[in-house]
Amino acid sequence: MAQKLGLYSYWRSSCSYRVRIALALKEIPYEYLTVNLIKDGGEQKKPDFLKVNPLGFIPALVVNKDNQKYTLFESMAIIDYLESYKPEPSIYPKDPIDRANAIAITEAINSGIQPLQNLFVLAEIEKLGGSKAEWAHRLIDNKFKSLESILATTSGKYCVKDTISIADVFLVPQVYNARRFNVDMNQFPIINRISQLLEEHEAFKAAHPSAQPDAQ
Ligand SMILES: N[C@@H](CCC(=O)N[C@@H](CS)C(=O)NCC(=O)O)C(=O)O
Repeated sequence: MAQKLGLYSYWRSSCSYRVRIALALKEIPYEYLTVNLIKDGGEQKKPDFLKVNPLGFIPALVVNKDNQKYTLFESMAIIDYLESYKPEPSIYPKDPIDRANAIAITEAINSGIQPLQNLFVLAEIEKLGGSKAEWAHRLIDNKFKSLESILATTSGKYCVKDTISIADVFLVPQVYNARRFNVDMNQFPIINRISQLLEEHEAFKAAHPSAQPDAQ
């Protein structure tokens, strides 16, 4: 196993929240490296951070291996790395169909919801004269309707049957965002039930925005 990991994170960043959940589930210690997404127009856009991740996004994971320093970015890639770094408990279902379903739900959130309500997108909506709160609310509300139908066929106790998977790791931070944008979660009984159950889990509690050192 490599030396201690470092995570560039911000308490309210849902993509960082995903990685924090995976780290907590796998009980991997790490150093918390704050990147304030709001202060002075956002530390993620400053030259120092662009050397870490040229995309100007968090999370980024610093790994020291064989006296070399590597920086990984994109939460999917980071979580995939963590799965190899510490395979147990696995968050990828063994059964191929369950695994495909878990990745599909993950991708629906990762590609189909979060990027459309990312900070820089909301800033552009505002510049074009739109309401960023209304945009995010309508978008999540609409996409959660589809997600609810998918979960009706895949879920058990959690998103895919009865074992916590990568789909749950991505769901909970997106529900956090949904609440921030005042989406009425009572419309989505399955998403609501699963996320409430997961929020009681110690690893999910440890990863929650309010539990982070930079929480305001
Ligand atoms: N697809 C990337 C996206 C990362 C991302 O969108 N990060 C957001 C925070 S959740 C960010 O850094 N936003 C900064 C900005 O929009 O300026 C991932 O999954 O890691």
